[in-house]
Amino acid sequence: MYSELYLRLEPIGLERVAAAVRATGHEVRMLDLQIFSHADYRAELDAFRPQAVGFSVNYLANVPEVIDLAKETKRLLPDCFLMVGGHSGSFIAEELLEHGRGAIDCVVRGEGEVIAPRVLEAIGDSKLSALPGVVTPHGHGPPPTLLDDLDRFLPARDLARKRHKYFIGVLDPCASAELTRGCPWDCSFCSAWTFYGRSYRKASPEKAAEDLASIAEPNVFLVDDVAFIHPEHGFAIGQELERRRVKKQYYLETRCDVLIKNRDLFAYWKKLGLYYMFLGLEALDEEALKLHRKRVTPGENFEALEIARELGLTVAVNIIADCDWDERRFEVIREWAMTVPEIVHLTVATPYPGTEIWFTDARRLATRDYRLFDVAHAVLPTRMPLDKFYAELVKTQDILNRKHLGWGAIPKYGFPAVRALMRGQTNYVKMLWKFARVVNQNRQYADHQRPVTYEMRPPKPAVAKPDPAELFVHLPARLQKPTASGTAPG
Ligand code: B12
Ligand code: SF4
Repeated sequence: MYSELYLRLEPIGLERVAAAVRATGHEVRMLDLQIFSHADYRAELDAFRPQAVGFSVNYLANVPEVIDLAKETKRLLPDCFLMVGGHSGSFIAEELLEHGRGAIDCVVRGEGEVIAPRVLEAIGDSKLSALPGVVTPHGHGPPPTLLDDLDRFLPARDLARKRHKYFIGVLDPCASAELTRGCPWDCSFCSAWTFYGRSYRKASPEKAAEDLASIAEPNVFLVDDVAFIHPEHGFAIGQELERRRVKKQYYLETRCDVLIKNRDLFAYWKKLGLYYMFLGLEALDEEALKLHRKRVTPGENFEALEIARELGLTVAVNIIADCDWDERRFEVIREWAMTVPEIVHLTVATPYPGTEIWFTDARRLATRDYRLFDVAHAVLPTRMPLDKFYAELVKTQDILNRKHLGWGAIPKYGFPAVRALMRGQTNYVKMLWKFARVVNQNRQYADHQRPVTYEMRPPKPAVAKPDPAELFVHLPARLQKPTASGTAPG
């Protein structure tokens, strides 16, 4: 639903894996199924006849689609090797193999750059099951290892076709780039830190600037989990960009306390072209922030909004709606959203595999349909009847629509919209009047009535503290077993 409306962005993780695979001499093609149809995919298989296909499953909601495509691929090309990687896929490797019923040859957990070429090399060899992060029907290797240097394997953006389809709001067209990877915080609802073992790595300022300079699009989405945690890194990249005279507009996502602490850096980036920022507010009250283990106070959240306003940035914020909410709780958010200039998103609290709440939340799932795990649907039992819950949710989300989309967008975004149109870009303008068709209480409710072919494995009984071996994809350094040279790789 998200990508039907607000944005569509290039699969930068897959592009990096593609760059690594290509560096070992393979011919690689990429097809983004956010843009292309399944018929296009079949036509590509027929024309290219690949020896291996890799699916990227960053989003749990895409699991059924990928399993069906894997089965179809195996039917059409029985000798083709099929692997699945990506964020969500990494947390449910065995489950994917089970659903695939022999169609998926292996799941690659964790970062793909180093391991994907080694997987291709090991096709047909029993050592495949012993590679780090690799899970096959015959066994699994040790935990995956982290890429030692983010400067390696810059995204193969040339493989993305129809690049003009990528945009975020008024930043149309928009490419993506990665300056840092990982997050040192540990919010209970998030799987960024469990995926990367709470590590945090930075590209060198020179390489980051070189990559940004190579981008053809005038706008860039920075995919970092939390942008600009270390101010000296942000300043150094900025200086490299100035030296190269790179002028672009940027979107980034960060935390409120990082913005407060590094205000000067954000002001500097505003001069460099920072236009649009996403702040993970998550809640307005202290109690909920503690529950999410956000490690910020409501006071800091509001202070950060003030700073962003002073800097003149367009800001989107997110609030997490709990399935336990009643009408009054939604009303509080609506009242607040009406008074602030920011774009207020509302997502539904979702225990994803890989998050701490997946292990600790004692509430039973109301559904195990992967497609509903997209933070737009309620997967936990709701206090209100489900249809009423969606009515309240959509009524609250509609404030965003009335204030920032449709005719409401023209005073603020009219000029950039015209500029995008003059470049021949229509993604943004087309989305302006689409809200009611996409975000719709009847549609959301009806989604729960669809037949379910693939069901998620239920969570194990709730525990107070999850076992790190089950929680993390990449193990944190302190939990890794020492190797002969003294420390574990990665
Ligand atoms: C950028 C981003 C987005 C972009 C998406 C851009 C795109 N086209 O993919 C936008 C803003 C659109 C977005 C939207 C959403 N996102 Co988002 N997003 C992220 C974020 C911050 C970074 C992803 C990224 O680009 N990382 C950098 C690249 C290099 O890493 P990567 O893609 O993971 O790829 C590496 C590995 O996974 C692996 N790999 C990947 N593919 C493959 C394939 C093969 C074959 C192999 C071998 C390996 C491999 O190798 C890559 C290189 O190391 C992640 C957090 C995170 N750290 O993952 C959340 C995250 C993925 N998003 C999340 C969510 C909830 C959403 C939304 C549902 C809601 C929302 N409001 O945020 C929507 C849904 C979008 C949709 N399309 O359905 C959740 C995932 C939930 C889940 N388990 O399904 C995450 C984990 C954030 C979180 N806080 O928990 N998101
Ligand atoms: S929500 Fe943001 S700050 Fe919290 S762990 Fe995830 S990426 Fe880090």
